[in-house]
Amino acid sequence: MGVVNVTPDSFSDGGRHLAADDAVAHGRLLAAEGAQVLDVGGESTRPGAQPVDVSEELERVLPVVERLASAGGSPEVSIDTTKAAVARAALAAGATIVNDVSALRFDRELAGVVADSNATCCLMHMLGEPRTMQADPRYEDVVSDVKAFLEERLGFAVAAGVREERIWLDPGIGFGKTLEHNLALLDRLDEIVAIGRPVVIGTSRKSFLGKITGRAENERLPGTIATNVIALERGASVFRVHDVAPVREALAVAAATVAAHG
Ligand code: HH2
Repeated sequence: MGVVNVTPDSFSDGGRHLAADDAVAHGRLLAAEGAQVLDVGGESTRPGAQPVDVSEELERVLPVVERLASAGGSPEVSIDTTKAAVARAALAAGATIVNDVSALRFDRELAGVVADSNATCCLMHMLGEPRTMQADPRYEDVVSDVKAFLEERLGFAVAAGVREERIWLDPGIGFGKTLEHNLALLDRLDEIVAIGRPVVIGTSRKSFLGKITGRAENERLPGTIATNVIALERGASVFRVHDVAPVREALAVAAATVAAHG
């Protein structure tokens, strides 16, 4: 899964068009590198990020989803949103996956939108909300707590009419977690995989990698590769990354090695 962010610095028309053109070009590049999913997002979920309103988010992502989905379903387009209105419009424009970092908690209409569309839905764990999630996160046992949360959200989604075979789960690396929490979730990812749904993992360029290596955000590819290889070995199925080509190559070697051991 390749990351396609659409977050224009300028709010003028020119800025918006340029941002959309850039995002589409970037999505096509990631597709050429072998991405099977393009995850289009118009609202940053970084720690401390401020929310974006629906009309602004729609204007950012919709033209990009339309153009990337016009490739005919390969790669699939995923919409990274917590909002029902954005998901509904993106699905109508050709997206087939809804990636909701709130796991259907922030917008009570989103579960119905997903159920009606037959889309795939990624449910991610986050402690609280982006504005406050990194303020002293605490767990009894992070892996058991995240697992219980994901099981509860899976039950909620199924009760709302989403088909279980359409649901992916994600422990939400960096979303209300310390370095130790992130490392425990990666090392014990098999416990999340044991729930029985495909597991998505998003470590790409995240700050916990910088805490270990001292590297800036654009220098975290080695750490990104290391953590994705570990996630693959522990049973993850979907790898959300900015650098598709090098991670794919590393995962191909890792997968061949794991398979060779039976
Ligand atoms: N991480 C980010 C956004 N969306 N979705 C899933 N399922 N899993 C993740 O780990 C995940 C996600 C991080 O977003 P942000 O920090 O805004 O930056 P970027 O989108 O460039 O990764």
